[in-house]
Amino acid sequence: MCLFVFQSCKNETNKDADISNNSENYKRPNIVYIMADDHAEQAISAYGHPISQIAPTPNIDRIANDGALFKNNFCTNSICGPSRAVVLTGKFSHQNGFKMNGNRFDGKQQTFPKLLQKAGYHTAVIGKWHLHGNPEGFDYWNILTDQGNYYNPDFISLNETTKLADTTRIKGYATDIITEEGLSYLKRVKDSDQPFMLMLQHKAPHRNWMPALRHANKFDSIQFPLPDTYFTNHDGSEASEAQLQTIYKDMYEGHDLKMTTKKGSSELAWNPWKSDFERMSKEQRSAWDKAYQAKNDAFHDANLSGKALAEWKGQRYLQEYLATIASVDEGVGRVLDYLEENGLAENTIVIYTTDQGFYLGEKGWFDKRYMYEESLAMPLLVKYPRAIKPGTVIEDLTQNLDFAETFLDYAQAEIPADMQGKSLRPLLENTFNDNDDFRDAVYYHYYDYPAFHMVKKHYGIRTKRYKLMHFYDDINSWELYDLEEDPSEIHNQIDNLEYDKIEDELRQRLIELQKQYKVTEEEFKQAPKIDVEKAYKQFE
Ligand code: SGN
Ligand code: CA
Repeated sequence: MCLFVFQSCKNETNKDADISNNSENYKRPNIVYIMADDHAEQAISAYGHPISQIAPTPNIDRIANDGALFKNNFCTNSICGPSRAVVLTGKFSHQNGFKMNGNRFDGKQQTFPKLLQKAGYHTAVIGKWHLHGNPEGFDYWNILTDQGNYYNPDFISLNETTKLADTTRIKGYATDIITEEGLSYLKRVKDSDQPFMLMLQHKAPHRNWMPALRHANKFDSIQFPLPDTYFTNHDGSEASEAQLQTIYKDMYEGHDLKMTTKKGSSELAWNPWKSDFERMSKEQRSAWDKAYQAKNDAFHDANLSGKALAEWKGQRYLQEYLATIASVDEGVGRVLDYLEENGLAENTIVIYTTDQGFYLGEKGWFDKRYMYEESLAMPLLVKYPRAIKPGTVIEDLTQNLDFAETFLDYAQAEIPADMQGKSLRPLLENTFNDNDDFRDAVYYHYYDYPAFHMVKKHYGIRTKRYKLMHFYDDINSWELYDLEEDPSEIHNQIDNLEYDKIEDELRQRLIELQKQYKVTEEEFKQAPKIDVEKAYKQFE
């Protein structure tokens, strides 16, 4: 279904005739794909959640205002590397081989950048890559090492003379450096006849949420509304009890929350990964300490404990997380301005997304991984003035699995039969028949266990209204939620007889989807018990 906020849908599809693939005048669009890391929908003001109305993202919102906002876009596996591999290949994790963060992406396989290159596009990737191994299919690349760091990050790029990968530390703040790099790339290609595709991929707002110095005090005086479920668990969910991602239990007070050991000191409390702070220059560190001193001293004076302390931590987390987004939003604004000022906006598709959803205190949590709504939902905003009407809102079920085919479709390149998604173009251009379902259900599978945050392996199905999940491996438990009656997924209905018929239908559809996507039983076999105690010690 396609809704326009300001105008009616009728007969208002495409502005120009020449955007049809069959038209001789079709001019292939450039693509600027901006991807943040862990940017929750709750923190993008276009999505309307309460937190984001206090910390708005006006520039990211420009993309939705001028184009389309997807309300039900989901990832297939809520974790960084795997999500990126799905985007590149248009295939589920079990097909592209990259199931969890520690894996190495097989760069020899088919990806959409390679296919675009073949179709005559100039391709580039700048920023977070996190697939281990150098990018293939890109004419230009300059990527962060591994997870990347906020201050003075290391980048890997190809040395044109030696043809070897060089690592260079660039002084400054990662988000700003990535934006600058993106703008330099646009300057280089803007006058070329060749269409281009740029993937501009930020580190922010990934853990450990270090804001730019200019934003270090941005939200100091703001009280954010903590989610209603801040102290509530999923009722009847064995699988959600085992996690290590509760803000007030599992966050590191120094590394994550920037708390100090005592009043008057700038020495950080628990900070096991020192490199994020130690890599700062003296000037950066002293400006940082100056910005945090008063607020940290006020915390020591308040002498909080129990619930009040847990709430304080939630506030500090939101302040830090949202302050890192401020620089992402500024960067998006600069890119959009550049495209407009240089006559590129009309024929460039701009996408804003992230690798998966994220918890901002719902159930008391941070991080992602689960198939529950907060981490399953993946923001998606797309603008393309030649084809997408401003203010388009798309409610259909879509996935990161669909991105590759969408880009190939717009580039008039052939879409390989083994890709597993669907082009989003009919939704974007409102040519999809509203009486049909674009997709009746999405399939999901998370594998990364035991690992950070100890979220158990699980797979499942989500329809517009219901969700059925199976947590397996060293657990064997099913969960069923009615998202209409219980949007926060507090009540697991798996043992409620009233839901028996729905459960049967969901199980049936789940099996069909697994068949369609070539999932074998090998994929979700029960494993021998792991040494749980050892695993918890490793990841606490
Ligand atoms: C790091 C984070 C984790 C996070 C993983 C995966 N810890 O290990 O909190 O879940 O990355 O994130 S940190 O303190 O080192 O940042 S992902 O985005 O790469 O999937
Ligand atoms: Ca991520």
